[in-house]
Amino acid sequence: MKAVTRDITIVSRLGADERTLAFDVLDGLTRPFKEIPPKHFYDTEGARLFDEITRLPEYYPTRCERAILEARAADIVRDTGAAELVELGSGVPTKTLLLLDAMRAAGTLDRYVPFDVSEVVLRESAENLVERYPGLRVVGVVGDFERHLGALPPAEGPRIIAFLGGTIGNFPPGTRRKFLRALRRALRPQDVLLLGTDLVKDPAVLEAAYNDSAGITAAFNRNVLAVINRELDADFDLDAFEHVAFYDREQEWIEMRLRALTPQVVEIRKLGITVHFANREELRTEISAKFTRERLEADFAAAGLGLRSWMTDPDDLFALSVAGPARR
Ligand code: SAH
Ligand code: AVI
Repeated sequence: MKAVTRDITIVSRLGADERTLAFDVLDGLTRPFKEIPPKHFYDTEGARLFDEITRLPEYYPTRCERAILEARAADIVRDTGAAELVELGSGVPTKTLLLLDAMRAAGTLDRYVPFDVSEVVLRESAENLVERYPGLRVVGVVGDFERHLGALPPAEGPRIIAFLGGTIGNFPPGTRRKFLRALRRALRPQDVLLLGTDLVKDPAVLEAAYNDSAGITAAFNRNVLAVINRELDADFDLDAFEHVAFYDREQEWIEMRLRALTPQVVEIRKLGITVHFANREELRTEISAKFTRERLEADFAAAGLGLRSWMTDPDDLFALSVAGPARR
């Protein structure tokens, strides 16, 4: 499906036959250790809650990544001569403005290609951006970046593919490398990957970021149950689950879970299944891997990518990397 208004084209790969929530719920809630992949957080309410998270005092990644971009966006744009910016998991594109401003200042800005599962947020941001940058063409892709990278429009000029916010950390390690290989295939020699990664640090700082005192992360976490209730005609009682987030020091990742406060019996009518939770049984909803430079370089190397630039905030909490096809 394709719709064009003014300088905006939106390509949707999530059609009415989209079965992934149904598949993921059936697969993930009928296992001994229950799990739902984090992409299902982001309905309109989930995207709004995530946006609130980014402004919380405890949630440092967004602030740090913005600080790095404020300092380095002009260098990144100068080094690449980028005319187009592809942004995977674009969400509400606020930090993106720093890159688009730098491209406009360099006189190269031509096209922005946001890619997200969240169609409402993508359409709103496309409208805002064509207002803000006269002459900018926006080609939005509504899809799942794990399955629909092929829907990206062919590059027309030097291209930055940005994957910001540390979202790469939400993939399990094997999937992460597979995804990086797919990104490598999408890059021509003149293109680069701009990747945001949260870094390994004091577990107390990490755990505070995912257990904020205002309870926004808890609401974001429980929202996945509201998505399942609405989309699959289920009857989860959101108040019967508590938010859990902890740092796993061996895996070097944060895990978010929902823990049943009492035994629960949940009907998921569209799937025709009944799911039982024992007292205090947990459902994993997200991992958020934390990186070291060495780990990331190893991941890049395994995917045929080479690190070209490593930029951190002054406290070394977050890193932004520029990577390109490995030079032999
Ligand atoms: N880039 C923004 C938003 C990060 S939140 C920032 O740095 O603040 C993660 C975003 O990725 C959300 O907008 C969510 O809808 C999107 N997302 C998560 N999984 C996705 C998937 N599999 N395919 C496409 N988009 C996805
Ligand atoms: C989008 N992603 C990088 C966020 C993270 O930190 O892993 C999602 C999030 N989960 C809880 N808080 C924020």
